[in-house]
Amino acid sequence: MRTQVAIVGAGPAGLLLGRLLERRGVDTIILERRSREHVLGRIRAGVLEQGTVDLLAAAGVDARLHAEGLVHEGIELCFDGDRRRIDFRALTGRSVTVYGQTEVTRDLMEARASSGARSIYDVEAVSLHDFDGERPRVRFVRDGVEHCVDCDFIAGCDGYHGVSRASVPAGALRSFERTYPFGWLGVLVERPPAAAELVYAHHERGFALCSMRSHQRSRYYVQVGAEEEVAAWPDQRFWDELRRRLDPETAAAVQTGPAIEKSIAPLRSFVAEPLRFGRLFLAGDAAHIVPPTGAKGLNLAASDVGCLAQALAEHYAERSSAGLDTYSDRVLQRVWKAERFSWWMTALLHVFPGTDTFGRRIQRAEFDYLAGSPAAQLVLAENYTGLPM
Ligand code: FAS
Ligand code: PHB
Repeated sequence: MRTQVAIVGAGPAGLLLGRLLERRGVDTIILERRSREHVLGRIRAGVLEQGTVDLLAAAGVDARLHAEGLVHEGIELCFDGDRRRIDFRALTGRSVTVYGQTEVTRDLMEARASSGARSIYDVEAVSLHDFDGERPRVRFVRDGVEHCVDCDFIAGCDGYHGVSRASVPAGALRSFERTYPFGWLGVLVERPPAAAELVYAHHERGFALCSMRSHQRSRYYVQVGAEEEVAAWPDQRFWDELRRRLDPETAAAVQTGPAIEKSIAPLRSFVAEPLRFGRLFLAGDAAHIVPPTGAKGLNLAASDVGCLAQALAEHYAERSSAGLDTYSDRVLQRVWKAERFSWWMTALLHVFPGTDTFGRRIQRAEFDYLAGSPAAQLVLAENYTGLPM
């Protein structure tokens, strides 16, 4: 097989990159180790920055997003029962859109399928070759048959556990990491949300988040220990714990029901540097991970591939390598600012085992300062709604 850009991974990064390149006349093949159904079955992010919405529009997949997405002009922070709304519209003139990652992925998959662009699911034994030369290749096995994709470039969009970053020679890549001693237990329920906007809550028992997917479907999270198992959390235990951590008004508004999805996501901060190795480029979770507290993971993946698609299109259209040569530095600039914000939101809202009474007073003071300072609220608002691409 031959293509211009071989994309490893059919998550949001790989699918959006494929779509943006297709719109610029660049041929791609996407290789995905799971089935379409498995990829669509993952419940992950829920909040899109305006920049991500704009990229999905450029990809021609924003119709359902505009029809079904919920535009939110603020969020609520709740600290030991005290609530404070952060008004994005008043502070920044911007908003965010609540639209599940699953729906973004579905829209991208359907657009790619209807265009006839090549996607190969359920592949095995993907390996990357000769990306330090002029003729990179990607090998894989499907149904027991070995295949090889000859290409000009490889885009590693295969997430944190993917093969792309692992294919970079040792010593050519530096990584920076912080793991957190807790995870998020998430529940999806077919019930109206507890509040009109997202509520991020800090409580001495731990963090909780009230989010949503639509006016009929809600997404809730509680902080749990890093070693916790989903099996230890029957629905009723989850609902009881969630309500304990919320202010009385929000707790009373939570409508419980059978969990239609329940999973625990580990929290980590991670960045790989650089993001280019010859003709291999890393994007999305293959390149970086943020704790979901800042709702940045999916949005960073989108901004990465928006930058990479532009650079690759310039290479083919104008024979210019300027975008490719600066891709890593430009993307990392924005990635590290999102890492900072996600780390800050996580530090503000979670209970860290071993934090002493001084540390807890500092968390309270951070919230009180935020609640009383329009300048501090502006900092949160401009980061949450998305720094410039
Ligand atoms: P993805 O991981 O989504 O996609 C990578 C794809 O590559 C996958 O489909 C995988 O099957 C495939 N792949 C892996 N190895 C391969 C190989 N060797 N060959 C071929 N294909 C391969 N972000 C938020 O903003 N809010 C959240 O609440 C949130 N919750 C999350 C929960 C979990 C459990 C995880 C893991 C992430 C969560 N995220 C959240 C972050 C998430 O939304 C990511 O930022 C987003 O999926 C990034 O998209 P991709 O970079 O495409 O990576
Ligand atoms: C979600 O709805 O899944 C969600 C929203 C905001 C976050 C994380 C997850 O910060």
